[in-house]
Amino acid sequence: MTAVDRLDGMSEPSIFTRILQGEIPGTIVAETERVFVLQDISPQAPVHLLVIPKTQEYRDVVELAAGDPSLLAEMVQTAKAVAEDHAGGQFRLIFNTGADAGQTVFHVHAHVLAGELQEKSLV
Ligand code: DGP
Repeated sequence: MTAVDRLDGMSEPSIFTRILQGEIPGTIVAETERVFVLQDISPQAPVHLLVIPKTQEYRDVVELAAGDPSLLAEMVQTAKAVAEDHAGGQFRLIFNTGADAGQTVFHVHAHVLAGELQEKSLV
């Protein structure tokens, strides 16, 4: 069983899992064994990428930090790598955590933003 297959048995594949599996279109710009990087469909800055674990078992960064801190560290390192490839290496890293904080996809992901943000937007 691959990480992609290791879905939470209680839930449907997330939109990100469906993109990773090629079921719906998306632009994946980088990938490691455990993480992939997707161009955000609605960019809020010149560079707006999403760093996403291939497993969807963690809903948000709090669950991920408790359950698999090394995967969280890999996400941060991947964010740094793509920020170097797509921008000057400096970036904002945002984890919306909870619906009231703007989280809409409950498959943990980090927003990597570089360049000037859209007015008033912090994703
Ligand atoms: P959040 O609000 O933090 O849960 O961020 C979810 C992000 O996912 C949001 O910025 C838009 C992006 N997104 C949602 N659906 C799709 C999709 O189908 N394709 C891509 N590339 N991004 C998506």
